[in-house]
Amino acid sequence: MRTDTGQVFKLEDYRPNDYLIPQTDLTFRLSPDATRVTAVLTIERRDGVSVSAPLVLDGDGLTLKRIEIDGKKVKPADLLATPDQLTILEPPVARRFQLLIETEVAPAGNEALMGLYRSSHVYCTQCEAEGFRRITYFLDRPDILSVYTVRMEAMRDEAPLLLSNGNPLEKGDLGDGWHYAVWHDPFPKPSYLFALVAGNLGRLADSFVTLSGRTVELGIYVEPGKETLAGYAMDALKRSMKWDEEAFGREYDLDVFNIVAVSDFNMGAMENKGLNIFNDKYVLADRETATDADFANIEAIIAHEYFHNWTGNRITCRDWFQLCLKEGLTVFRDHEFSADQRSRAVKRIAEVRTLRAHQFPEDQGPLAHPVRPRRYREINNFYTATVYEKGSEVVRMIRTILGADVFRAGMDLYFERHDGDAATIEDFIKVFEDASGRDLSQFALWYHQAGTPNLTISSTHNPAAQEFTLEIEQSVPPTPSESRKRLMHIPLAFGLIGAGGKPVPYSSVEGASVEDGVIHIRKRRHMVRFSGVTERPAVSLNRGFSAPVTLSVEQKADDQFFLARHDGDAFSRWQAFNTLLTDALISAFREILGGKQPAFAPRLIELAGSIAGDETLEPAYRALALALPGEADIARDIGRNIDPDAIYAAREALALAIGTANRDVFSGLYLSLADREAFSPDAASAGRRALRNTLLDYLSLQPGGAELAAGHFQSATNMTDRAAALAVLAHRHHGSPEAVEALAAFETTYGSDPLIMDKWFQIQASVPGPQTVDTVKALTNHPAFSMGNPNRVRSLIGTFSSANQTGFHRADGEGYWFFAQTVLEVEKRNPQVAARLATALRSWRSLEPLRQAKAREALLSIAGAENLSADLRDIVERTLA
Ligand code: 0A1
Ligand code: ZN
Repeated sequence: MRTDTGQVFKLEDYRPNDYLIPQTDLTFRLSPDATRVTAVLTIERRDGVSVSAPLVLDGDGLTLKRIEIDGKKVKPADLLATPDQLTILEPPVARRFQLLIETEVAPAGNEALMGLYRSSHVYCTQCEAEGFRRITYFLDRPDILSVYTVRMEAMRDEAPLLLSNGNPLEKGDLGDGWHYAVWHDPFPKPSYLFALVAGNLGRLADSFVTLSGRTVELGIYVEPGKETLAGYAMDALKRSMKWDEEAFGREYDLDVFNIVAVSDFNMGAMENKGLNIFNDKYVLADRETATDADFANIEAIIAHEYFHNWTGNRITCRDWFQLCLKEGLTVFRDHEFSADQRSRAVKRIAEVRTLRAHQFPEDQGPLAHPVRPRRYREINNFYTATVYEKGSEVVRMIRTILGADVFRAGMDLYFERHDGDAATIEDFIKVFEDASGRDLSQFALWYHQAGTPNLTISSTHNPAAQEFTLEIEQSVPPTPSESRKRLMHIPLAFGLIGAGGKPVPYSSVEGASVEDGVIHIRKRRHMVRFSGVTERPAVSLNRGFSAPVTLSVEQKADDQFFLARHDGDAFSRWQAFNTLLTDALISAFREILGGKQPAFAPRLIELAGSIAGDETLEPAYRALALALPGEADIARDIGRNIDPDAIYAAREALALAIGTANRDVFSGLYLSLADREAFSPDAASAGRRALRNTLLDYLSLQPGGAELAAGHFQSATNMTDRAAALAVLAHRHHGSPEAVEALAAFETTYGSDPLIMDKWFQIQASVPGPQTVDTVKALTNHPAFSMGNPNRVRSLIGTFSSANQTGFHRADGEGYWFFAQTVLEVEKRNPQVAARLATALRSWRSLEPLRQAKAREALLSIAGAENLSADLRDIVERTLA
């Protein structure tokens, strides 16, 4: 484990290394406890660099076994070798030389899951961000691009399959039960994209013919016997390949494209060149094992990793500060893909919900950082919602500002100009400036400045002058180490809506530049005057969520109701209803704190009923509209002095009020949505299931609700319905015979399938109430649970700490104590997973004072532990700062 050295990496310190590594030849002799790695590196001194410049290579916990330069042993006096660094004090005078390094690593004991490790007896690697240095000494930084040839030797019984990046070159027998294979990747790549897989795996094979007529062999490798479960992933892969050709003109470039699913993985998946490695959760699916949400995630992540082949691999990052160059852009691409494959409106709403749930709290708390950070202590902690999701929103805004055609021209220029480069955000912005002739320097602040901008907006209509005015003021809140902010360029899409939902015409506008329904906010204050406006319009703001900002709008409730029924922009219509629900929940929260029984406006309750039954709306959309804002969403909107129990009570009261008043409509609809056709994971079928399951949640609070949910559980013909019913029983009818029986039945049926048991852990970890901490503690001893497996840890501990507001924030602090101990236990094996878990307490300052004090104590107890990893120390210290 890398303990903290306190070193801070700074963007302004970037400089190219003195040396390059144009060629890397690796030989692995694989064995669980002592794998020999022989690296033959062609090293080249850069032009103009002094011959006396030492060569300093990165390592991480390595054991050096042999070192030679141009075939001759290096004398101990000519080098400095520690586990974490190798320095050749006086490299040869020749500009190019060959350095041979032999190291020994122990994949079986590698529980951090970085570098070379074993997952269920399969050898695999994870090198992003800095895992390659756990395999051999190297210039382990993304601007060192090298052509790799990889030879793997293994016992045939143990590892009949040997895969690496690029194309297969040769394979053969070595005698004594050993065999070998050689792979060659012709595309120069950074070390973080290196990958190797060796083991016994089953293969689902297919092929794809590219735009220019080349045939690519596709393989998805999974645990033997599970090949058919990879069918959906394969279909998603082929659709992704086709889409990237059509939407971005990007064709695949190798003869083979392989995906391997492993069961121990720190993240979702990894885009290694030609050999993507996936968390098996994002590959394996059929109707019996996966929910509709799982299918959608698989489609999105398969696409994401595939799209990285151009945005990430062909054009990579100059340094890790530029992470959003590949991640934000690739998320934008996968969002667009899913929008094209599914419903654009539904997808957009789901994206915004995710952004608000994960990125907004990050941006508004102690871990806030710019999309392109300037400082880091541990780069692993910057794979964040800000870099990924806000990074994607920034790319989306570029498209909004330039229009789809100019945006595409800019992207074409990016691929043309930077193919083969390790590029920067400045390079990225420049292609759009060059393609459009516009100055994007103020816009670029979205990359450089942290914090969620807020727009305060009010409107007036002067009928006599036929003038409608929007007064808009921007502010960007201070964030850690950035107290003063500059004014941003915010593209705010809007609509003026009149009777019957028709757009209200205007003759001219002044006070801001307004193009194609977008107000370009650049100054602190704009008075935007629309002339020729005869009737007072309702204003639809931030249509399609054109900018990732918060709005403080003085809007009459009547207008909000009007927009919730009539806004022609599906996102904004959803938003209007969601805002009404949020406002009602916040009022109810205050009433509950004041000891009162909350009351809700009848017209809100009726509107819920009419949305549910509105056949002009897609079922998936209706399901999203009816899903009440989550407890954490409500807490975020309240902002401070949070009492999670009162928020929970407010939410329950609203669910009960909506369900009671609309019982007949909901019941009728629930019955009419029952599955009649054979199962299909397509978006329309999934939408019907989503609506039916949302209705079940409401109906379960009505008399006979437990029986209804139990019937739903028993008659379910797919995992979506089964898991939804189980969650309803466990959450709404905790401890009831129906809930107990369903949990037991689920365990009996799926006890031996870890990915399905994750759902069982998740459902129990999110049961509201003070007792859940004890359930979670007990479940850590369940035979299906393991502290060493990231999926298990995230399902049980992660769900409890980040998705159970009343359980985790139990008033006596027990949730926090259990959490602190568990984070430290996880850290011993896997610092990266522990650090990510620890972010669950990032909003501790918004809690009410008693909980705040207890949360702080728990954080301090983590900070006070000895030998903390760099990963965890970084998160905990920033959280407490
Ligand atoms: N680049 C991957 C995400 C990823 C990052 C780090 C990892 O290990 C520490 C693994 C995967 C992606 O965006 O999909
Ligand atoms: Zn990515």
